[in-house]
Amino acid sequence: MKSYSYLHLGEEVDRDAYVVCRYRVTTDLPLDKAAGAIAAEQSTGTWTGISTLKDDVFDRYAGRVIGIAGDMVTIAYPEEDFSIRTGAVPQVLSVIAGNLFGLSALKGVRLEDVSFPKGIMKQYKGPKFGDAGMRKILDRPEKPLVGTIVKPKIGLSPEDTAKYIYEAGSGGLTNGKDDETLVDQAFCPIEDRTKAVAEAIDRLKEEGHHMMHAINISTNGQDIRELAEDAQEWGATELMIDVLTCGFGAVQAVAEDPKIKVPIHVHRTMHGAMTKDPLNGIAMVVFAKMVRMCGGDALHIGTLGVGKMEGQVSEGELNQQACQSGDVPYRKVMPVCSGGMYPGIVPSLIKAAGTNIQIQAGGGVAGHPGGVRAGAMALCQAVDAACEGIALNDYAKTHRELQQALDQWGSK
Ligand code: CAP
Ligand code: MG
Repeated sequence: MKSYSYLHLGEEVDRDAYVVCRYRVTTDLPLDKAAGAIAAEQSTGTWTGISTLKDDVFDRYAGRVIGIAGDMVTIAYPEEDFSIRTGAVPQVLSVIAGNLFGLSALKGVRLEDVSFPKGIMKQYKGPKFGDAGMRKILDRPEKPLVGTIVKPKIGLSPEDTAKYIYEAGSGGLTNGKDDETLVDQAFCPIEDRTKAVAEAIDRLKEEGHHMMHAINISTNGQDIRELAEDAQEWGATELMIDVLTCGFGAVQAVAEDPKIKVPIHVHRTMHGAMTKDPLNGIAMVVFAKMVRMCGGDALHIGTLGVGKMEGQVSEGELNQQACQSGDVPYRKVMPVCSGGMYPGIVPSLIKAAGTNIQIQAGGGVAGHPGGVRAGAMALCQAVDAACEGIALNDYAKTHRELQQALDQWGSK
């Protein structure tokens, strides 16, 4: 049986003809053998030579190992290996992040990055609104968007949720959102919640304040578009999808639905199972690139090391670049920094991430001793102070809510 080599070390490939992936590989095998095994498994090979593989098929469709440096392996997959309109992200992931994770010869493998050729990228539409579109709706051109997650995660009624959002908006917040575990439980039916929150947001608008609230429509594939359209009909100003539990196809289906005319907030619950281990799994930047292709308008990217969730500064920066880079033919995604945020860490976050972000606090708003409105005011005051370059302690001398927040949680 003819044996084929997948190694093309040092070869330059045309980035417009290949999907190029970088993997961090931990193995007892020589790295070129391990890399060859990945390229084979993910394209034209398997564990043994096969009589059905012919030269023309191998030459045209085989993955090519084009680089090995330290524990990093670069593999280029021909564009023709991908099935983009029918197949889409599920098929792409099956190639670049599929069986390879189960190969027993590998102790660990982490997909660190991916780049797509133009021919694939142009088959995706990207966000309908993106950061600029959201800023326009909210009439907030420059400062960070300031948001909250309604807390407790579960248990509030539609009326309590609407009251929370009205208070948060009255305190100056621009964004509200459901938490990732709330969809349509009996204590808070989605139709009633959406209508009640829409009324609160209309009231705020009459009072001169623009706010949007993302209703969590995460559900089965066959239902999500209908639920998105219904939620919009009930008055939703933004929709939220848990992308890893629903699938990228869910974001794409809702974003490409011509009837949907509100932004999509993308939550990444469950990502830690794949992103947290530095030697195994999939880096968040890969997911961020795919969320942007599929049309998410805002995406959780972590807090660049300042909040409660795991996440290296460097990883957060890569996520931010994936949302914002000008190298892809899509609108820019609003990066959402969430998880353990409170007023005292806003300056560190803005220092690390800049001002084109959505800063979002659940406990850091609802946990304020003066209540939700005061919590919202304190968060906005911290953002205003940081944007004006004023130390929080100084700003707090004339802003009572911020002072109370600093007394409660300190600063970092
Ligand atoms: C934040 C949050 C978000 C996390 C998710 C939570 O609440 O609502 O889901 O931000 O993490 O439930 O933890 P707090 P990430 O503000 O009360 O911490 O953004 O990293 O995906
Ligand atoms: Mg949450």
